Amino acid sequence: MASFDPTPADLFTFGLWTVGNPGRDPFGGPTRPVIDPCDIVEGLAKVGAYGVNFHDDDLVRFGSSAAERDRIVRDFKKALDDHGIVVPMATTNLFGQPIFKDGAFSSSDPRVRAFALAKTMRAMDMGVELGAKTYVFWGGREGTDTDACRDPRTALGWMRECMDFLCEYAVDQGYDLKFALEAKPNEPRGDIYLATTGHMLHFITTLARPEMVGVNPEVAHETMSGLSFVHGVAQAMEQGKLFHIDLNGQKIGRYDQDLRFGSEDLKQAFLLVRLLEGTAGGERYTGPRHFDAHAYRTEDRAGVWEFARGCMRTYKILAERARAFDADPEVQAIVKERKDATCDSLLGGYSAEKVKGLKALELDVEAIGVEGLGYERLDQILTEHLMGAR
Ligand code: GLT
Ligand code: MN
Ligand code: MN
Repeated sequence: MASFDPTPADLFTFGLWTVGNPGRDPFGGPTRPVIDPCDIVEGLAKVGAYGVNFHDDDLVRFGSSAAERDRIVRDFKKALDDHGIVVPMATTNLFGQPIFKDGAFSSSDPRVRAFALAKTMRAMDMGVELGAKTYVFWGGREGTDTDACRDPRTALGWMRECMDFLCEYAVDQGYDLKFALEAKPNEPRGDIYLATTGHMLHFITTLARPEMVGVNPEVAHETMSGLSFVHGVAQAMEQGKLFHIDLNGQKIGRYDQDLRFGSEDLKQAFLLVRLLEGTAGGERYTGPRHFDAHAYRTEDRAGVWEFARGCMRTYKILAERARAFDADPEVQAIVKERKDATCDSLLGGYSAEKVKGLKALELDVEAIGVEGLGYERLDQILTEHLMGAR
């Protein structure tokens, strides 16, 4: 049996805020002590992770002096070197401080938008200094509790203005950095602008430098509103826009649970890993596999590392299951591409001749309508692979 123990070659990453989560929720305080970022790096190396990501404030407490910042960055760099951990992604906390209570880039107050830009540029500087190649934007509070407060079109305009500004800043500094936009439908606010990966993909096309910007979809965020995460990710991949991914577990219709990867809806997790690994033949996703999740509030430190191992092992087991599924001759027979010489010649690019051909086409519509497609069998085979019975 293959080893499912994670290694850095698997490109598994965690945020400082994930394994470092002290178990706070809206109804109760922390259940675990805060751990020093350097100790997190050491712990991640021990469990076989590849990298660590962070918000500016996760690493350098908000309000720290320049000297403190430099010391923290120096120590963190040393921990990264000592333990062979890299920083593939960084991001900005634009939601924690009271100044962001009405959003950051979409705030109606120009002082808040200016502060958000300055904070982000400083955070980008720090991320790049530590090696980040992807910069994530999760618009934590970019939304509303009441839409009476502003025209959403104005807010979108301000968000575009800020993204364009930051792209120029990255280019101006000569940073080798791509941006990845992360959607979430609601929470912490009632309605967040650009609620899904699909909204984000369109918004990107309206930016001044669309080639620099892609998406960072998160399992929990699409699943919360009952959408197919696999479809959202596939759309991003098909457009070459899957710049990063946040993996976790989530039940439909709940608050943002950020559970251990694969702990809910194993079948969707399987289909996601199958898509990312390209076992059905499509292009494979080659970026980091980031677990944006945290351990149950019931756990101590040992439970947190158990949680981290679980995320990675489940991913690897699902990848192995997906390979077995797609190599199964019975599966291949059901999903193989159908051919029809006449129809194939009439599909694809437009021509006047094809119009004629299509309109003249005589098909046995009734017979096609009653053909069985075998998807019940296919899905049962999937289930049996997933349960290890095949
Ligand atoms: C926060 C959020 C995540 C985002 C992080 C990046 S912060 O935990 O719920 O989904 O990816 O800002
Ligand atoms: Mn996320
Ligand atoms: Mn989440």
